[in-house]
Amino acid sequence: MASRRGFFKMSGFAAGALALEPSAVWAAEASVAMTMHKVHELPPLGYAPDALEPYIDAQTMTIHHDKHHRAYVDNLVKAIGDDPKLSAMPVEVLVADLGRVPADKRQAVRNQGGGHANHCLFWPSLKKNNGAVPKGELGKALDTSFGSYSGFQTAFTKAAIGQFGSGWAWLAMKPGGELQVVATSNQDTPADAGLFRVFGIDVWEHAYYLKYQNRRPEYIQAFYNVIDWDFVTERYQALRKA
Ligand code: MN3
Repeated sequence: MASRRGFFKMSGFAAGALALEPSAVWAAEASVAMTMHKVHELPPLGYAPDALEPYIDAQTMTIHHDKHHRAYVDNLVKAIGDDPKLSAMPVEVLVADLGRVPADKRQAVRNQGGGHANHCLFWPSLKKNNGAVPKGELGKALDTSFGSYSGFQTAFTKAAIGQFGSGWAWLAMKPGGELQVVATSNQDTPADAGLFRVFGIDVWEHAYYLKYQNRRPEYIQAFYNVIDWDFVTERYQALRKA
């Protein structure tokens, strides 16, 4: 698993310090069930494509959801074929243990299933927040881990800008609730490092290129206006109990 080793190296983790296997992380995420969908279904966006204007434009949202996310779902279905067991598994369960998948399909399921799972979390994490900042349990946890909300933003922006090529930056949770910012390549997830996805920013060019072209930092700055802190806080609290 070259990409997994790469993840540890890029993120500066010591593998020995990590407590949870990826399968255990996925099982807990699946039990939270806030983003669960059957593997063969594209979930609805849940709001109008122009709902995040001017920060993320309607055309980007439409193409991103209707074309890119749909392609992950379609290609996942293609990869698992007509295997009834794999077809019936929620995507979080499917990607948790690729050993169940025939060897020649594993990379495709990792990529397409990861893409499906990551976008299933992405859409409901977004809502225009009118400058709101996280409060309550999540706000306190951000203060503990990053000093302040602004300290979190600095770390998150740095990770999102620094992700070379396609990938994601994440607010991730360690077992026990401590927060950490990490970046992953392609459609990999923090589960590979034993961390839970709280929410992430998609920094593939398809997420921002129509409006921001090569100006990824501007997209990241705008993104802080469309994080749905109510959803994210609820997810953080649910993950802590999972
Ligand atoms: Mn995407």
